[in-house]
Amino acid sequence: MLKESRSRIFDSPAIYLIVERFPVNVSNNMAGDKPRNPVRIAIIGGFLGAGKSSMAMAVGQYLKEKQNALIAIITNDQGNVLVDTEFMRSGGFDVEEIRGGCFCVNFEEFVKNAQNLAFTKRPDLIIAESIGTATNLLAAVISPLKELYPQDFEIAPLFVVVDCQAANESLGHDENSPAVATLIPVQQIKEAEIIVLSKCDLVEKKQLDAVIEHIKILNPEAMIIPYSFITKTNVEKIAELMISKKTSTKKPFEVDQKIFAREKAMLGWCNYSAGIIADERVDARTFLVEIMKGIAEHFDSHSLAHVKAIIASARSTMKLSLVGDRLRIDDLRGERYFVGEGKLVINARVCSTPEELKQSIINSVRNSSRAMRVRIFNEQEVAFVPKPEVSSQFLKIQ
Ligand SMILES: Nc1nc2c(ncn2[C@@H]2O[C@H](COP(=O)(O)OP(=O)(O)OP(=O)(O)O)[C@@H](O)[C@H]2O)c(=O)[nH]1
Ligand SMILES: [Mg+2]
Repeated sequence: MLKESRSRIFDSPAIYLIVERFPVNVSNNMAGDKPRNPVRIAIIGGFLGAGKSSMAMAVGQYLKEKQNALIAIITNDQGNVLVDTEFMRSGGFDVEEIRGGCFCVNFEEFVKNAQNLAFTKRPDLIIAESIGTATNLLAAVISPLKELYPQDFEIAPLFVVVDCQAANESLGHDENSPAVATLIPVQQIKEAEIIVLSKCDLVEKKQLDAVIEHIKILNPEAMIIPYSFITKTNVEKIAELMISKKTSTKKPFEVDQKIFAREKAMLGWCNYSAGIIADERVDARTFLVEIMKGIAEHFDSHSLAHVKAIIASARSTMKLSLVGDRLRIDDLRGERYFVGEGKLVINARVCSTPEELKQSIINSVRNSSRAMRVRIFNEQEVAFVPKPEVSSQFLKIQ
């Protein structure tokens, strides 16, 4: 039965939480028994390409190895096939995905998937990575979870990952290198309870200190942790915080989400997938690099928020990621060479029209496939501008 409940969760008396679409207790409908203790969820926000997935992977692996903890992951994006999901699954994690845009506009699905993981797998921790353009996680996800499902979930403080190499641009400090977005990253920092400064292996201490100073002005209360996926700096600290008993306490604050609409609308998104067949041995790395180069050549590097591509075949998985002008091989499992059948998935978020982005991906894949004698079949692509992220649960009542 659907129930209506209303409770005041903001400081502002004008804002109420309206819950009318969601069953207050859907747990009974789920497969498996209800867990006795709430399952812990850590939500990770942060801009496109900041390092959320790599951090979830690093933390998950650390907790698995050091504490024998069972970690489940929720990925979140818009579109049909998600590179992050393939990446996490290849890392051996149980993964659920929310594919229709931000958690905040798909709260019902988010809760359903989180409950599914909680009740069937009984993990020690669910790490939920939000879409990189999310600007409303405290109000639209964390607060309703705390308010409505305290018996099901224990909510960790909101983690936000900030790319400290890109921070000068994304915080609006570098006029010569215009960032893809500035309002969105600043809002994400303001929302955070714990800020993880990623890619600190790529910057000098002086730049790191300057970024920390700036972040402290935007959000004096947040804990700030410099981190590197490459050197594993502070992975242990982040992992211990994620699995600790520390819970989210920050009150949401009111922000008109419309102010982010222009930055969101400037980004074209394209998700591409295809089957691939190689009759002879093909170097997966060269194939992916060629595809990425073809896409990168089409755009200014500042426009490339994040392009990620993965090849998965029976004997290997390889993932490459392009953020700005930085191309990295993120993952190689199994053999570098593949023969026979496999799958290619590309997710691209670029300052471009969706149509131009889609065409550049199709051209690049077809050119690289021809050059490397890889046959492609069942090509599918969707290109779009991300949905506006307006919470479906919150209404303003005057
Ligand atoms: N040098 C360096 N690279 C990093 C670090 N963390 C992440 N990266 C790289 O940055 C790129 C993007 O990382 P992801 O973890 O996919 O970023 P994301 O935030 O999940 O991206 P979206 O899901 O698209 O929003 C990848 O090539 C990562 O290897 C880091 O600490 N140091
Ligand atoms: Mg990701």
